[in-house]
Amino acid sequence: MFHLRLKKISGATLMLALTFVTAVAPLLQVKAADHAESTSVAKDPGADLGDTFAFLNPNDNTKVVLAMTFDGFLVPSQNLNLGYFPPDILYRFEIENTGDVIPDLFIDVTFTPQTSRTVPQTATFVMSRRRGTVPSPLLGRVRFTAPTTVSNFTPAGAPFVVTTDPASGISFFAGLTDDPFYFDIVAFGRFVASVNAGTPDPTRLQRSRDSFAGYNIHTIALEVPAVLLRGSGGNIIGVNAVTLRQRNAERQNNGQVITSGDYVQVDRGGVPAVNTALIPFPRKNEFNAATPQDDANGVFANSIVATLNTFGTNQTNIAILASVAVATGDYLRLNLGTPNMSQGFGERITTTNYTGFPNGRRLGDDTIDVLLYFISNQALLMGDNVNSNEVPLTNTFPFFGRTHVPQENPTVDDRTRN
Ligand SMILES: [Ca+2]
Ligand SMILES: [Ca+2]
Ligand SMILES: [Ca+2]
Ligand SMILES: [Ca+2]
Repeated sequence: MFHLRLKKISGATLMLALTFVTAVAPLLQVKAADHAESTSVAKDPGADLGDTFAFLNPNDNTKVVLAMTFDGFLVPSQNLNLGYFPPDILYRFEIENTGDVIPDLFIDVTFTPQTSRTVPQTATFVMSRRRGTVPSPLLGRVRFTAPTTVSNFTPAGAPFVVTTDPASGISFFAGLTDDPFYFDIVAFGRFVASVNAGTPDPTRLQRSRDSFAGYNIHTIALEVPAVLLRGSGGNIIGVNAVTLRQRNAERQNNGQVITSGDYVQVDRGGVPAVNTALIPFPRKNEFNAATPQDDANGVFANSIVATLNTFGTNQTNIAILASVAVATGDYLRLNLGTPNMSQGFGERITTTNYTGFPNGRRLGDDTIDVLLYFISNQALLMGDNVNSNEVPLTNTFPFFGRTHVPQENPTVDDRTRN
C-alpha cells in the first residue's frame, strides 16, 4: 500500500514525492484520460473521446487492435436510451506510418440513424490513404458495412457482434462495453487536498475505488492485419483518434437538424491525459481542435513544459514525455515488431519484458501510473492504488469487458464505486 511504501523510501525521495504531489494540484481537474476534459466536448458526449488504444492481438501478433471510446459514464439502466451511435459524427483513426508527423492512412466510421431501440444501426467503414502517397499493392480503398451491437437488459447482456470483411481481413465492432480505463479520481483529489492543507495523509490513497467502475462507454474497435498498416516507417505506426462534425447544423421546425459543409475536428486523442493533465485550461479547446503537426511545430510545447516544470519534472523526463507526445505529434506509437502476449493487467512499466504503454496502449495498461512515473522523475511507483479494471476483459476480439447490465437481484448493488 502507499503508506507502507512511503515508509520504505528515502527522505529525499519522500520530499520529492510530496513536492510533486503538492505541485500537482491542477490534476484535481483530472476527470479521466480524456473524458469531458474541455468545454468544447464536455456537453457534446457523442464527440467526446475517452481513450485510444493500439496493441498487437495477444493471440495473434500479425493483427493490430485499434479502438476508441467515447460518450462514457453511462449507467446500465440507460443502455437502451443512450446506447446508440450519433449519425452526424465522423469517427476517424489517423494512422502515421512513414516516420514523420503527417497521417498517411485514414479509417472513417459513420453510423446510420437509429430507427428503433432494438434494431442495430449500420456502420460504414472506409479505409483510405492520404492523397499523394504511394499506392500500396495491399491497400487500395477498403469499404464495408457492419451492424452495431444493440445493448439490452438481459442478465448476460447482448453478445458482442463482430463483423469481418472477407476482402481485407479487417474485423469491426461497435457497441457499449465496460470502460477499461481505471483511476480513483476522488482519492487522488483528497490526498492532494491533504497535502495542500499541510497535513499529508497517504491513507487517503487507500480507498482503491475505481471512479469508472460499473459504467459503460461507447466503443469502436477494429482488428486490422498489421501488413495493411505498415508503411515506409517500418514497424512503427502512430495512431490518433479524432471526432469530426460538419461545420453547419440548422435546426428545423419539424425537429430535424440538417447538417452541411466541410468536417471540423471536435476532439482528438493519442497519448492519454495530454490534454487533461498537461494543457492549461484556457487552451484545452484549442488543443482538441489542433493536429499532430501543430504539436510537432511547437504550438503547445511551451504550455506543456511549463506544466511539467510546475510538477517538478526534470529535463530527462520532460524529454521522455516530449518524445512520446510532442516532438513527432501526439500519436500513440506502437512497434509492430515488439511481441505482445498480454492484455497488461498487473504489469508495471518496471516489469521485466513489459511491452505496453507508452508502446501503444493495451486495455489493461495502468496508464495513470505510467504517466505519474515519468512526471515524478521515475520516483513514484504506487500511482493511485487502483491497479486493474473491475471486471475481466474478454479473451478474443474486441477484448473489452462485457457491457454492464442492471442487476436482477434487489439485494445486490451495482458496481459503481464513486
Ligand atoms: Ca475527450
Ligand atoms: Ca506520415
Ligand atoms: Ca471498467
Ligand atoms: Ca493505477
